[in-house]
Amino acid sequence: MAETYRAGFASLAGRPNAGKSTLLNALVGGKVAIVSAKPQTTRTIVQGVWTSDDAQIVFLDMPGIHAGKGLLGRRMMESVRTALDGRDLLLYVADATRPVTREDERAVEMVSRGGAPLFLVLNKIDRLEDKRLLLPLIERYGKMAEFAESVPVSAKTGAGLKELLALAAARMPGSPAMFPEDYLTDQPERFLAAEFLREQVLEATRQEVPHAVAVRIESWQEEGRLTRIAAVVVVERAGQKAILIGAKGATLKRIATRAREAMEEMLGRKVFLEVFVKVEPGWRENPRLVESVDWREGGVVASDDGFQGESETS
Ligand SMILES: Nc1nc2c(ncn2[C@@H]2O[C@H](COP(=O)(O)OP(=O)(O)OP(=O)(O)O)[C@@H](O)[C@H]2O)c(=O)[nH]1
Ligand SMILES: [Mg+2]
Repeated sequence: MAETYRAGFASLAGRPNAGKSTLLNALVGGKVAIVSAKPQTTRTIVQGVWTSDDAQIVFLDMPGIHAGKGLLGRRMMESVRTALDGRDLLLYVADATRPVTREDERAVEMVSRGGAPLFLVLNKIDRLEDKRLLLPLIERYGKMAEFAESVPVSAKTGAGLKELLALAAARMPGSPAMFPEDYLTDQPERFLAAEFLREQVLEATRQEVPHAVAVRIESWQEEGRLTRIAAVVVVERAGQKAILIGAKGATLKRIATRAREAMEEMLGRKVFLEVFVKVEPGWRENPRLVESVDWREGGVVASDDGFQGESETS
């Protein structure tokens, strides 16, 4: 054990789809955040804790920085501001395979106002054929804000992560560890189960469906070696429900099977999962339902206002 233990908070900020959640999972070595190829996957602050012999870093993943339209969008940007505020280190995660846009500039500006030391993390370098392209990118970002370090990484292959962790740990204040050694996240199992289901919905659908989806756990019962879970996938329109269910229920069946497998892996138990689909027009503008997207606001476990819909059991 080193003489001074270091511990603190580091936030992962960036544009939607930059790979922040993939990076969080890779850094902490566990699935604490869901990931998808669709932008605006993450909707709340997601905590993941990394612990070594001489430091502990509480990473905070957050929604990608975007214009934040509508009630849900504004709520997502609120959680971005919370995650940026008063942290020990901010990591701006950028997709190194994409050209820099005006939106990146706006996002960097917002993150650099956070006041903490700022790192530039250039992600997805596994897809960068010519590594010489990194230098002009670093220069370009360097004109937008003062980055204390620039670290190329691949959240997918793990390249650069050791270096990033060492540099980040050195920026943490002297402090005892805040959490036990094996602690990974503060998210309740029920929320993670709902998120695993949403991840499969995102994977299986396209266009407007991913953004229109919310997942609620309706019931959760332990029965011997089995956990019996009933979940509702909320969409905004009947057409979206039809897409989710698919011909003869095949799409929903596939979604439910994969989500159940992820839940079983997390819980280390057999899971019996029932998934219902419910149409709630305009839920993204309904304050109660938008709040319920975040487990900290008492979300995920539904109120008892009932539901009807197709049942799909896997
Ligand atoms: N090739 C490659 N793909 C990556 C890497 N990191 C993330 N991805 C992919 O990029 C996409 C977006 O990843 P996410 O981790 O969901 O991105 P995010 O920044 O959390 O996105 P939001 O939550 O929407 O803000 C997914 O398809 C990932 O598999 C990487 O290092 N290399
Ligand atoms: Mg994310």
